[in-house]
This record gives sequence, structure tokens and C-alpha cells, in this order.
Amino acid sequence: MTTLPITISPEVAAALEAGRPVVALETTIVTHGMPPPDNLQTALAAEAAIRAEGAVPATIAVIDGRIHVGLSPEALAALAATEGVLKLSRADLAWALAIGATGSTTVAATMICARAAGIAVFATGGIGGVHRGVEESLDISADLTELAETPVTVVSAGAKAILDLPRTLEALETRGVPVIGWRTRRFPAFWSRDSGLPVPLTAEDEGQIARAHRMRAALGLPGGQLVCNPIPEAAEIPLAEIAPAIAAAEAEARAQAIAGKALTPFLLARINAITAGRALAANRALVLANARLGARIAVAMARCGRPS
Ligand code: PSU
Ligand code: MN
Repeated sequence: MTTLPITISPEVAAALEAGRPVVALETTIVTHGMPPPDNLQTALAAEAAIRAEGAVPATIAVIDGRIHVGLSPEALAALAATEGVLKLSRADLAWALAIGATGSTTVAATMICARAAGIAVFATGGIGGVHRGVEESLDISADLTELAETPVTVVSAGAKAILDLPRTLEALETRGVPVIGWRTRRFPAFWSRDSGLPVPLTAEDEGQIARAHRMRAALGLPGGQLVCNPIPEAAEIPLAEIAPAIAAAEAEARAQAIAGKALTPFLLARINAITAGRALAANRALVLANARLGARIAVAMARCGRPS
């Protein structure tokens, strides 16, 4: 058997050993989701937000062919400053480990690594989903498949309105992924608190989410849960205001034939530019809010015993 090349930081390992709350964080948002210096600042602020709630942050990346769970500030800064870092998802994670590559992890790859380390909660910005024009492109993020297969509770601000949101919700339903609004009955759309669509389930407290995670394990169900935390009101960009920026970015992507892995980073960068940084500020605010909620869910899970 090949042993998995994984390094868990001493702080994260000690917390997991003692059954203390741990929250995983992804790094594609650092390398492909935000420009410097906001990318590193946001990543460090998310770690601080998790600590402030009494949990331990575990930022995940692949460095020289090893999974690292819990990055030093130096390692995180180096990743944030490197250009051309690979964006690793389910399809490329094993390959990157086999050839000794360095890469950031998407929601899907971060879930795989979190599970390997024994971490049950993960906070991100927004998940990937079904892209608009899926009839032509067949572009559906591997994040949806991973949510169906890997038992990690993912805290997001919903899915970006650059996606086909009704189809994204249908795909999650088909795959048996619980989509849980945090104190809302509306499916949030990343920069906006309300996508115009209802969310299937609503949680009023962290304990409900922690218990549902364990109940899925008791049922023998694979897969995780998607928690949808609406962006804080002060930072929100209502759908009607962000829609023209999305449409413009999409038109540019079509004109330049941007597709596949490059599409999400391209659209995010264009929308940040078109909104003169307002979308970036919103992105930062929602990541921090998700980190805080993820930590509170991890605390609730630790209270009801070790996650399984
Ligand atoms: N949300 C963000 N910024 C990002 C992403 C999500 O605010 O950079 C990343 C996540 O890592 C997610 C990925 O898993 O985009 C989805 O990419 P794709 O659509 O290629 O699966
Ligand atoms: Mn894709």
C-alpha cells in the first residue's frame, strides 16, 4: 500500500487528538480567487476569526507532493506570492502528489484532504456548481460530486450568481446533499443574500448542524452537508447590482473562449475589476463570516463528541 504523503501541523494534530474543534480552510481562494495582497490578508484573517471562536484553523495545500494540513504563516505567504500555482481538484490531487507538484486545493480537494486528516468542518467562500450554458459545455464543478461522497460539512455563502443556481440546487438534490440555510429560508448567492430561490433546509443553531452531520454517519450515508450563510448585510451587493458585472464578465469569457478550470478564476477577476473592488470586499467579508460560523459548528460538534 502506498502511504498518503500528508503532514499535519503539530497544533492541528494536537487538537484532533484531544477532540478539540478544528476547521479546514481551502487555498484556491488564495491562489486563484483573490489578487494579492487581499488573498493573504483574507487567509490570515480567516484563521484569526476561527481562533477567536475557540477553534483551530487548518489551512490546506499541496507543497512539493505532500498534503499540508495547517500551514505556517510563511508557507501561506509563499503560496500566496507564487504565480502559476496549480489549482487542484478531485481529478488532479493524486497526480500532484505522485509527481511532487505544488498546488492549491479547491473545495473538492480540500474536502478529500480534510477527511484524510479527520476534520469534519470546512469553511470556504462559495462552492463551484453547474455553470450557465451547461447544455453546451457540460461544465459542472467536481465540488458537487465531492459533497455527495465525502463526509465534511462545508460552510459557504451559497453559490456564485455566475452559476446556473436553479440547476446547481437540482444537482445537489439529486446527489443527496443537504443544503442548509443558516437562519434563512432563501438560497444565498455569494455577493447577494438572496438568489431569489428558496433553500431546502433551515438551521437556527449550530447544534442542529452538528447533530445532522452525525445522523448522516449513523445512517451510513456518505457525503457531507452544505451550509449556506448569507453574506453580512453591510457587505452585500444585491443581485440586481451585481448582475450587469456578471453578464459583462461572461461575455468576455465567451469572446476569449475561456473554459474549464480557468473559467471560475477568470470570472472572479473580471467581476472584481468591473465593480472596482466592491465584489472583492464582499468576498472578503463573507469568507470571514463563514470562518466564524464554521468554528461555531466545529465547537458544537466537539461538544457532542468526536465527529465520525
Ligand atoms: N469561491 C471563491 N473563490 C474561489 C473559489 C470559490 O470565492 O476561488 C474556488 C473554490 O476553490 C472552488 C472552485 O472549489 O473555485 C471551483 O472551481 P471549478 O468551478 O473549476 O470547480
Ligand atoms: Mn468546471
